[in-house]
Amino acid sequence: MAYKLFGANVSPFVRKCRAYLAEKGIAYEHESVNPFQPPSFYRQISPLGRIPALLDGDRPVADSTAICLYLERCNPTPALYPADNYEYAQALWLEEYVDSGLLPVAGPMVFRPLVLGPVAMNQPLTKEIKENALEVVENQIAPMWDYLERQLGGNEFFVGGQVSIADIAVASGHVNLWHGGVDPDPAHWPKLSAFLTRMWARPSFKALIAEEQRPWNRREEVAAV
Ligand SMILES: N[C@@H](CCC(=O)N[C@@H](CS)C(=O)NCC(=O)O)C(=O)O
Repeated sequence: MAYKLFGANVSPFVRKCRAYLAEKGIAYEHESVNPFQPPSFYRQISPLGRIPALLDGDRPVADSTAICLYLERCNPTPALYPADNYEYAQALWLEEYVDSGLLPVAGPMVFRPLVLGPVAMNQPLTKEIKENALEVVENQIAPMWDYLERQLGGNEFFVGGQVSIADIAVASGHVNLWHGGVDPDPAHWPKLSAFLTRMWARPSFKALIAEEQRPWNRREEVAAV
């Protein structure tokens, strides 16, 4: 069966699936879809209109978590979900922590004002907008970084001693913050910071981040405001 993944490359959920596919070595076609101006056929494969969605031949699968779990069933090796039952649950939980905890804050309250607005919505970045976003980072995202730092501990990967969907989800979600010049300070979160550097250096993420550089990387512009 041929796989086709739909969704704009800057979405953390699309990036999660693409990094997963790259880590698995699964070939697929990618079609960029803007969820706010989707093509007419799109609701047939993504009933909520969200990105990503996958077509396996003519069979649709919506939602990044469902997509990765489905692909894992179809392509069991190399395993990106822990074999141990409890570690499996932990990996799913950490993925959910990013998808439903970090991203609903980081997306609309940090990435949107610092990156999406200026790049795609004709909304210039002002000092006030930047300060508001950084306040959200300090009050709401920093405690999540504390949690992730504790969960990682002294390990290279979050769960099970090898790369898993948990690592992919954490690394993908943070790329959007990085585009806006927001990173966990290595002085406060040394383990998480080093983890992100390691994950983004993997070929799976390196290629995706390079593809996103233009127009999404706004680190210099944000620093200058
Ligand atoms: N739970 C979904 C979330 C996907 C999601 O929220 N995608 C955003 C883009 S990052 C989207 O499509 N937003 C448009 C909308 O909600 O209408 C998943 O994991 O795939």
